[in-house]
Parts: sequence; structure tokens; C-alpha cells
Amino acid sequence: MGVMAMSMRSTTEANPGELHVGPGQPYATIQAAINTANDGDVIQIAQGTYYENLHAGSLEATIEGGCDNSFTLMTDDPSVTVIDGNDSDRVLNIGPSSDITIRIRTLQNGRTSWVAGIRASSSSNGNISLTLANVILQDCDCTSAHGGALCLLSYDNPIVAQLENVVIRRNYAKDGGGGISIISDASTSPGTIVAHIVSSLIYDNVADREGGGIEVHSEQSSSAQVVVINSTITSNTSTDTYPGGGGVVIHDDGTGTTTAEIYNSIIYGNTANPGADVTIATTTASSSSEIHYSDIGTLSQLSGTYNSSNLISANPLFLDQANKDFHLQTASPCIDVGTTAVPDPPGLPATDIEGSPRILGVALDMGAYEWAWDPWDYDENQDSIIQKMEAIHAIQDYFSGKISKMQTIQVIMLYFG
Ligand SMILES: [Ca+2]
Ligand SMILES: [Ca+2]
Repeated sequence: MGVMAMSMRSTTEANPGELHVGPGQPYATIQAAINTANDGDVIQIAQGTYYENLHAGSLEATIEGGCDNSFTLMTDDPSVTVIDGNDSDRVLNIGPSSDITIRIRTLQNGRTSWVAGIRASSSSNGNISLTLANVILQDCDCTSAHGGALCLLSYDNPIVAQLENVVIRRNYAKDGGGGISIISDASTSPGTIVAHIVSSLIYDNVADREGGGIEVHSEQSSSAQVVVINSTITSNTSTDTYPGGGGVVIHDDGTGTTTAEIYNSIIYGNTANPGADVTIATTTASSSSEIHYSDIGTLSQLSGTYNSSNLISANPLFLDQANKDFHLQTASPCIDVGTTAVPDPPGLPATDIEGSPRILGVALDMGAYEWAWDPWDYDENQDSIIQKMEAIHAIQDYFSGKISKMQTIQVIMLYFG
């Protein structure tokens, strides 16, 4: 998330619908602003770290970080405004009736027995709409149940969630869903969840049971649907033996309907047995998934059905996996092999996770990062010199249609110094 795009805001004074949070501002804490916000308000938070455990029961508002102290400039960098749960409780509770958009901020260090980061739970009292954009959810520990960083839990009434440009990393759940847990259930009537995950990166999460990265589950004739587009899910771990699913697990109780629609995504390098990367373990006839134009390392179909096309299972060649850099190398098999025919909504993302434009090159890439042309990417041994073999690789890529004639000439010019 290296992008630091700045945008001018239209006014230097607070609009009636803007609540400013920060040192010396009308609201010293985020919770104080939440408590007084009216429907449609925008809670703006100055850069800094806030140690809070928030409750937003029936809030209908936008919460955004990244603001400077005069609230005139804001950055798209989520790391400058941090809400820290201080390892003492959940970071943010949402529901039973809320419509919340969260933009540009980091939530971290939640610690509790049941959903450590964000818990969004509907009930017979209302619906939930949750949007996360340019958000990092990290280092949350769920000590006895489901959902390390995020749990969408629908009882009776619907939940609609949209995650775009979200990073979920280093979270833990004692039960399922080390990163994200999506569970629909019923108390008086069946719940429904539709979750869209777009241009997002999910890595280094651990579940002691199923679904290291994402767990999707439905019970009691309810339904849970997740649509994953142009996302990268890697290095997550499920330590249970059944049903596993290091990256993603899709299952139901035999009455609920659970579906996953996965397009243009990389789910590779996760750990579990079975289903190192994806496990399908549905039993209800209506639970059928769609997996297309994606790099899935290992997929285990324990039960249930899915349709697939244009899948690969090759090493995606991340730029520097050891240092958690999941950009693609020039030689990656995930470049220019995606499709524009994805479910809409949510549709294709206009940018990648860093805000760089899609589509670059001749076609869409798989994963959260669109590969951008740089002739120095051919410096494969990283000695700041283009050797003969490296120039030859560029020529080979030209003949396979991967780069243009002008790009090839740029690499050859570097070879000649
Ligand atoms: Ca491309
Ligand atoms: Ca070189």
C-alpha cells in the first residue's frame, strides 16, 4: 500500500455533517463522535493512533481516517490513522442495524474470545451494510471461536458487505476463519449474507480449525455468498485436519446455501490438509460455486459441486515473498490472463490495490496487483546490469506477445549500456 495520493477537500471548515476527531478537535475520541453522529454524517479522524474499543450499534455514517490536523488534506495511505484495540477487547462492534462505510485506516490488536477485529452481526432488529475501502486489519487474536479480523454474522436479516483495497494480515482464530469468517444462521428466520471482496490481499492469517484466510458457512436454510475478484490470498494456515482450507473453505450444514464466486484471483501458497488453498465441502444441493480465471494451487473437493474454467495452479512468482511483497515478477504466469467477464455487482475494479490503473498491458492480471511495466524488472539477478540472458528473456517475451517492440528495445538498450 505504497500510494500516497493527496486530494484537496472543498472547505477548510467543518460542514454540519462532519465530525472531527483528534487532539484539540471537537471530539477527543472516535466513540464520542459515534455516540452523537446523525444519519449520513462523516466522522473524520486526524492522523495518529487511537486506543479504543468501539461500539456502533445503529450508526449510519462514514468513518474516514488519513486527515491532516486542519482537515483539509487527506491521504489514501491507511497506515497513518490507527485504531488499536490494545489487546484488551474487540476493535469494533457493528449492528444489529447499521450502514457504515470505513475508509482509509488501520484497525489492529483486537483480542477477545469471539471475533477480535470487526464483528458485524445482524438480527431480527435490522440489516447491516458495511463497506471497507483502503483499510488494513491486522494482528487481531480471537482466543476461542470464529473470526480473527472480521466476522459477518447474519441472523434473520441481511448483511451486505463490500471490501475493496483491504489488507488482512497476521490475524488468528482459535476456531474457523483466521482472517474472515462469513456465517449465516437463523434464530427466527434464515439470514442472508452477500460479501464482495475486491482488489484485496489476505496473508499470514491462522485458524486452528478450518479456513485460514476465509471461512464461508451457512446453517438453518440461510444463505452465504462471497464474491472474490482480483484478490491475492496466500501464506494462510488452517491447522485442522477436516475440512481444512488454508486459503478458503466453503461449507454448509446440509440445509444452508453457501456459494463462492472467485475470479481473477491468486489463492496459492497456503497451508492445510486437506485443501491447502481451497476446500469445497458443501452438502446442500443449491450450494454450487464458480471458480474462473484464477491461480489456485491446491483445490480439494471433499463434497459438493463447482464450475470452473481457465484455472492454473502454477507458482505465481511473487516479487519478494519473504518480505511480503506480493507484486508479480515479470515472468509471472498470472500476468495478462484475467477476464473482464466478472459478476456485476461488484464488477471490475478500476484500480489495483495500490490505486494503479487497471487494465495495464494487453489484459487484466490475476491477483490484487496489476503488473506495471519496468525494464529493470528484467534485471533478474538484481545487479543493476542487464546481462545477455536477461535481454534474451525480454526478446522471448516480445515473441510471446507479453511486451511490445518498444519495451523490448528499452531492455536491449539497457544491455548495451
Ligand atoms: Ca495486465
Ligand atoms: Ca542483471
